[in-house]
Amino acid sequence: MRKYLLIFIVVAANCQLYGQENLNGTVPAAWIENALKGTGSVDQILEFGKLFKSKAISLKKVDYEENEPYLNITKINLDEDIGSEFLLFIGSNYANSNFYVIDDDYRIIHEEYLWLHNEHPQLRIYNSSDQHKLFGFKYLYGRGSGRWLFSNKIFRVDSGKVTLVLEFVNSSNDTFNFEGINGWIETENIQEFGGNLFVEYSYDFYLRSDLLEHLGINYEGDSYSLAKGEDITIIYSYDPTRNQMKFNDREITSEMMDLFFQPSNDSLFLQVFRSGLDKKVKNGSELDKRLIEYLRTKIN
Ligand SMILES: [Ca+2]
Repeated sequence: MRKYLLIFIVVAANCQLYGQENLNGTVPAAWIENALKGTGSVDQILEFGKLFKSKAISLKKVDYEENEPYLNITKINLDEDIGSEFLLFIGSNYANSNFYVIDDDYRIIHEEYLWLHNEHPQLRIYNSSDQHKLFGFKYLYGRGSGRWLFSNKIFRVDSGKVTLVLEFVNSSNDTFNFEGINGWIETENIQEFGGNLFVEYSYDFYLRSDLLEHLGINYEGDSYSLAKGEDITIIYSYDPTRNQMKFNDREITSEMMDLFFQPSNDSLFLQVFRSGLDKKVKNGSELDKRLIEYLRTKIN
C-alpha cells in the first residue's frame, strides 16, 4: 500500500511540475466579471490562487509587497462557436505568471507556466480567414551566460481544445562560444494574411574576432561572418490535417529552423550549411578556407 502511495505522490508531483494541474477546472463567473473590470488587485490574484494552485501564485500576502503582481485578462472569440473565450496571465510577479485559456463555459482548457526573466507577458492575436484566431506570446526558451533565446508560441482553439500550432524564434543571441560559432537570429514584421503568417527572418552566424587573433590572424572587425541572411520572409500556412502551421522554403530550410533552436551546436551548423561552406572553400578567400578548415578539423 505504501508503495502505491509513493507512486501516487511522484505522479502528483510530476503533474505540478508540468503546470497542467488545473486543466478542466471551472473559474467562477463572478471572478471573471470582476477581473474584466480591470482592477487586478492582490485579493483577486489570491482568490484565484486559492482555487487553482500553481507555482506562479503565492498564497502569502507578504510576498506581494515587493513583487509586482500581474493580472491581465482578455475576452475574445477564438473559435467557431459564438461565445467568447478568455486569455489570462496571472501571477504574484509579472515575470513569473501562469497563462490560461478559459473556454466560453469558464472551463480551463490550457494552462502553462511562463517565466520571462524580467519581461512582462506579451499577448499577440492574429486574425485568420475564418473565426479561428491564432494567438500566442513571447516565451523564454532558454538562457545562460552570454546567450538567450526567446520563441514565439502560437496556438489555435478548436472544439474546446488548445493546440500549439507553431513555435518559431523571436530573438536569440549567443556570444560566449569562444572556440566556435556564435550567432543571432531575429524575426520581425509578423503579419497575418488570408490565414497565413508572414515572418521576416534575419540571422548571422559568425566567429569572434578574439578567436581569429588567437589563431594568429590579423583581422579588423568585431566578427567574421560565416552565414548571414537578411529580411527573408517565410510563409507559414495552416495544415488542417496535422493541425499545425507549416512552411516550405528554400532560403530557410527546416534543418536551418532546427539549428535556430540549438545555438552553439557547431556540428549541426557545419552540416546545415555544408554546401554554402563548400562553395566558400572552393571560391572564397584564403581566410575563408583557413577558418572553415579550422572548424571542420576542430569539430569532426
Ligand atoms: Ca468561441
